[in-house]
Amino acid sequence: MPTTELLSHARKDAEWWRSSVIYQIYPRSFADGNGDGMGDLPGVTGRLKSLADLGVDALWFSPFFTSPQKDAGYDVADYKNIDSRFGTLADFDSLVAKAKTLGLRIIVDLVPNHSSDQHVWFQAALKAAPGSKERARYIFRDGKGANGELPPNNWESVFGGSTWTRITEADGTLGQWYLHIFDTSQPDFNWQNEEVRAEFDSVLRFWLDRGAAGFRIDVAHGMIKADGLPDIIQNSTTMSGQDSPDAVKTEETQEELIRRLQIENPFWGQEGVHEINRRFRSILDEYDDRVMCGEAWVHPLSRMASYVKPGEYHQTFNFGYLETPWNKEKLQDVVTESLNAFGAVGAPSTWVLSNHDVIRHATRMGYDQVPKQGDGIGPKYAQPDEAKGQRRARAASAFMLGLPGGAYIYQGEELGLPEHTTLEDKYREDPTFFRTNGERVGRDGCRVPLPWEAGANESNGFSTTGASWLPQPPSYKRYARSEQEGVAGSTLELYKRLLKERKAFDMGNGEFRWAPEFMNENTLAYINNGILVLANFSGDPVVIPAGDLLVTTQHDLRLEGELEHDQVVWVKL
Ligand code: TEU
Repeated sequence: MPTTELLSHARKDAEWWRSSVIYQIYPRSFADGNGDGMGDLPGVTGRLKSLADLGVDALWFSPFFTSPQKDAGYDVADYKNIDSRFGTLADFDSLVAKAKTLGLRIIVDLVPNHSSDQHVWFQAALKAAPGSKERARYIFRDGKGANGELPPNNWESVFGGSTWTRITEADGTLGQWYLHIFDTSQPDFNWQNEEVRAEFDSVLRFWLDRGAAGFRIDVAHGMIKADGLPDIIQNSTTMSGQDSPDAVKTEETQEELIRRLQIENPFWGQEGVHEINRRFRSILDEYDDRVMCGEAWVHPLSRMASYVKPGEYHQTFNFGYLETPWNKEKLQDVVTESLNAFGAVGAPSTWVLSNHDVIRHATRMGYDQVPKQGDGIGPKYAQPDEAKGQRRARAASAFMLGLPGGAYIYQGEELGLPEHTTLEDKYREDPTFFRTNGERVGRDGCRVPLPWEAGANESNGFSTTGASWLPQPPSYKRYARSEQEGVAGSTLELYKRLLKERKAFDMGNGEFRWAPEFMNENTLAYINNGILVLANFSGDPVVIPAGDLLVTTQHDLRLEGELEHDQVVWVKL
């Protein structure tokens, strides 16, 4: 092989993340190895083969660290250990080793914005005096009012209520307040403090040394708060305190827009986070081919792209894409915008439709008016149209997986799993539910344990005993893996086929262009590395262009050679 070609191969291996498909494992709900109803690492290791067969490249694990589980593990008490519910460090090592034999990389979820209130540092801070070095690792402030009885500012928690909680000092008197953007049990670190930064350097190295392929970084846009902790500007274009997709006013320049959003949202998207991004990145660069993906809910995409500039994140989740409904014009716009925005800084775009925080897309797409992100759906809400959701979700996945860049899959979407939309309140664990007195039911509905073998027991094989920390809805029996494996036209076989062809034609690294010559007013078409991806959004069937039909989302080809509404085909021209 000529040297230049060898070099480009080496670059491609090292930059595997540019085109990868990463599968998100929610450890509580993937597979339970010890029968206690809670998923665990040995459970995952035992089922790894199914993921290799699916054809993904890497697995991102939501947090499995020692944690009181007040926010399902996003409240970490010890960053360098595994929670006994999920296993041990030795189980992690076995997982990494087995995954390696199957060609799968393991990505760890790092939660640097806040710890659990059970973290030794926070416990020490509670016992120490105001102004001490222990308090300086978190964000403690005196309250307002004559006796400090009012919170230091008007910030609202993402989960509802104030971001401030008042503590009782060691001498028994009411004292300072501490900041928590999320639950009371999740105090925010003070990232202006070098000791905090140095501690996280060592946490990153700990997991990289153990063979982690990299990190998904939680709340990447929240670690720095505006100086002086000014009030949020009320009536601003914020959403749960975060930028709303409608925040953009067209007459503003990009700089004006960012500045305005930084003032309106003093704890999101501040300039100082970029310095932290670079610090994390420099640690990853000490290793060979590791990767970090930022979870940054910032809008618009051109602003998000500033997180993947050279020297910062490799990837960020494309939430603009996730929030786009199944709509021809909107999808075309967001794909173009994504490729332009990320391309402008030399980064690949990513694509994602579901995760553990949002309503599963098979359910979202069964609504005309989608309930708000993070709020969830309960038994009292209007219920989705299941058939419509299935049809559109399969089409949306087929549309997404042909795009160039990195794609993310959330466990269970390859089965077409819907959200549990009738979960009884007594099972709920999401702090959102408790902090809003049930007004927002929260995210438990997308976190229900996976069905593996239909009818094996009450949990459809999730655990050996039938125990399951959240009950599955009755429909999960129909969606179980055993009902889909090897069944032509099943969603599982569709995903396998999509991933196989995506790899075979190297579409993750592909040359993309819109293909207007194949479009009409109801369809969208693009060509990536010679493969035509055609989506019909509404109305009449359209003729499938000549070529090899690689993939179709249609269950049966009743209409031989035609593509119905809410269906997608891949054709090799
Ligand atoms: O989510 C961060 C985030 O920005 C939230 O606003 C998210 O959109 C939320 O689910 C909306 O209701 C991350 C994790 O993904 C989430 O599971 C955690 O609860 C949160 O951080 C706190 O660690």
